[in-house]
Amino acid sequence: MTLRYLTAGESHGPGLVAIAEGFPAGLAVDFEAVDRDLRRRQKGYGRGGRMKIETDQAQFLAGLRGGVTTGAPIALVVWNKDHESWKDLVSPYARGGKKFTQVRPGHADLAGALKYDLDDARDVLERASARSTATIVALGALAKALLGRFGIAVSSRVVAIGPRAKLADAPPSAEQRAAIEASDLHVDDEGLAAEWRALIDAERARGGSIGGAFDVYAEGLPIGLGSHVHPDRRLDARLAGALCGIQAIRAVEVGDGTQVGRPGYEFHDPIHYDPARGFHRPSNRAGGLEGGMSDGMPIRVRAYMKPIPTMLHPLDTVDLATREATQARYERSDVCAVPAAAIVGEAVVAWEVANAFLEKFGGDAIADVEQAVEAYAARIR
Ligand code: EPS
Repeated sequence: MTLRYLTAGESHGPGLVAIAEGFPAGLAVDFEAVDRDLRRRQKGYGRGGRMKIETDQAQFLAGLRGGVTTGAPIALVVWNKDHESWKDLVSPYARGGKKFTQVRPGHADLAGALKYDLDDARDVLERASARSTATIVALGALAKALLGRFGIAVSSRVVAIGPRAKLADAPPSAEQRAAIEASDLHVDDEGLAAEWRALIDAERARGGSIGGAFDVYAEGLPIGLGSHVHPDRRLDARLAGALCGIQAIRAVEVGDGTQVGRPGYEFHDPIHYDPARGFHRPSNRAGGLEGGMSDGMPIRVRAYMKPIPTMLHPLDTVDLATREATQARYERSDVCAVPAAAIVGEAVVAWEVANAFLEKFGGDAIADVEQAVEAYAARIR
């Protein structure tokens, strides 16, 4: 892998850290753009009380000088403001609070506690929490900085809260993007947003939760990122894996991938060529991905998020300590986090595309990457 990262951090611990390696030297990083994505991830109708406590910002510790990458590993931290209220409970230096033994169905609690021989599921849930996606979004913003340098843009749109809605499949126009950004449900359709708010309100009223789906788009890719030669080099597989790696994502669709009832004539995209545009397609049913590689059309991948399993009227479970039947413990949570997940989706898609981009064009310096990109563009014309 060309780009790689590690993150660490608990939801209510002191903070979340990330180290990334593989960015070429000479890339300018707009710190405000990183923090803007962190703010976008915190938004969304249906979030719980925690988002009123946090104002996420990335503090960079290494790998940049004066806002420009040096080629050295990049280190950053996002502090947890809420830690102040938890410092005697969750910290490398303190362990407190009542043990969390009424493990919650749908979460990592049970399998994590058994696997790691832990008698307090808090040791699992603190790390399993989607709080860690703050660092993923900061890393994604770095990937977006690289991609933006080469004219590749990543965006997203929520396409369902509860049942699937009918929305455009194409990447949003500039005007639609502005509407999406202004929307508390990350959608360019206020009528739909009003319906979705009502669904979220109804679930909140009964202590429940609701899931949904979002699309992520990446535009401006050259043909040929990824590869057909091995499963672990296929860009579609890597995108699907990265999206499924986000908490609560249960399914991923590439382009019109689930429309397998359509006959072949209506499933694929013909190939056209003209000297001005090069190879291109009149349709994009493949979602920009063919044979494990980018085909030059916008990438479109859809991720499905389950309803958050924490519910006020809890499901039946078994107490980890006594093995007796009980009810799952309730822990403060969100009712709906699909709009936030869409921003995380952008981050992981940006990361995978940036990685595939550097595999094809990589060099230690931005100037090397530029040369490789230009040479390839000239060759495939
Ligand atoms: C989460 C539970 C909630 C969410 C959290 C994810 O946190 P808390 O337990 O502190 O109320 O708000 O998401 C975030 C903190 C975040 O930054 O997205 C969970 O259990 O996954």
